[in-house]
Amino acid sequence: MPLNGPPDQCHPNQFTVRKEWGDLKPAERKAYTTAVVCLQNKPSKLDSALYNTTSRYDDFVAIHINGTRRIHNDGLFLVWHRNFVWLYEHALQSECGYRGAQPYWHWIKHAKNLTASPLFDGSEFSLSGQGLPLSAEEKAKQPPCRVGNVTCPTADGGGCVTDGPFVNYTIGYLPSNPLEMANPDPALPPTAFHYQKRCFSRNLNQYVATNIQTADNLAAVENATTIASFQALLDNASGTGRPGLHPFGHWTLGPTGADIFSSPADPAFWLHHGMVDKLWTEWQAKDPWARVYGTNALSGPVTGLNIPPSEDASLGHMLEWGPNEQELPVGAVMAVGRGKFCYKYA
Ligand SMILES: [Cu+2]
Repeated sequence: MPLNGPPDQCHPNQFTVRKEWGDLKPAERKAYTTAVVCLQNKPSKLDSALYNTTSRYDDFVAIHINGTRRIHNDGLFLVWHRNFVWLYEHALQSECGYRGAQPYWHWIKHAKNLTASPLFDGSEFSLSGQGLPLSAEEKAKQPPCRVGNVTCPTADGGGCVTDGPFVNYTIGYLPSNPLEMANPDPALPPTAFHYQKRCFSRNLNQYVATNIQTADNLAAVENATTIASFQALLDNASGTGRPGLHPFGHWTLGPTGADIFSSPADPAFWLHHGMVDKLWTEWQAKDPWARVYGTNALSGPVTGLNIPPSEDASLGHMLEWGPNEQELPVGAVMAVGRGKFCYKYA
């Protein structure tokens, strides 16, 4: 527990409602992506000499890259990303005039046909669609679709996105080496912030959606009884006998959205992590004290894959989200419905 105890509960009339993308009206979807495009066109607030940021949107990608080795495959993953999504939602609202709440992407609802879904149908009310097909030669150079020892075929897009709201959006951080997470040296690779402006590419992977984004895999996560098994089922391709919905959700987006360092470069990242947060919020609500502040709240070390070996995550452990954001103890951001997290999921 942080020294001054849990944050105050939100007043009932303070709540905003985070809705599923497909449940938003077209105009609400458009309002959201318009605010995202606004962030993509605002100047960075980070030191661009350090991070090579070219926009306010890049700031979020850079902060994620910077934290990658401390916020994945460990006991801080869920809690760090909860506030990361909130900070982004807050930036859309306070810097780009967005009046709605952060939407989420219910993986199972749209798994049947990604490119026909309201998320990715390429219309102006979507998050843009599939990337252009690649030549056989380019396709062979795509990073393999793989999490742990579970592999998936490369899909048929992968090139530039040419429709929808993000048609003019460009990305910059170079692809990372997936083995970097397990590098015994926890320092960021010297190339972590290397930047080369290029088109935003996507490779929507229907194989992953069909075979992994299943109601059965979701129910297994929801029915986990310990935070250790909840995290393992959600996040870990090995050991549970089930592929993880979180990492494979990244792979439904292709290499841009699956790069563990720079994945926020795909704007669908925020809806994907909205779903992760929704699942965790609902899971916590089944046993609110134990799963928020008690014995079933946290599991795992404070370094990714425990490299270097570290203590277990605790409520007093301090978290940071880049130089412009307040550092907070884990215990300050554990509960939805308290403090600044006055939102609920519909
Ligand atoms: Cu992440």
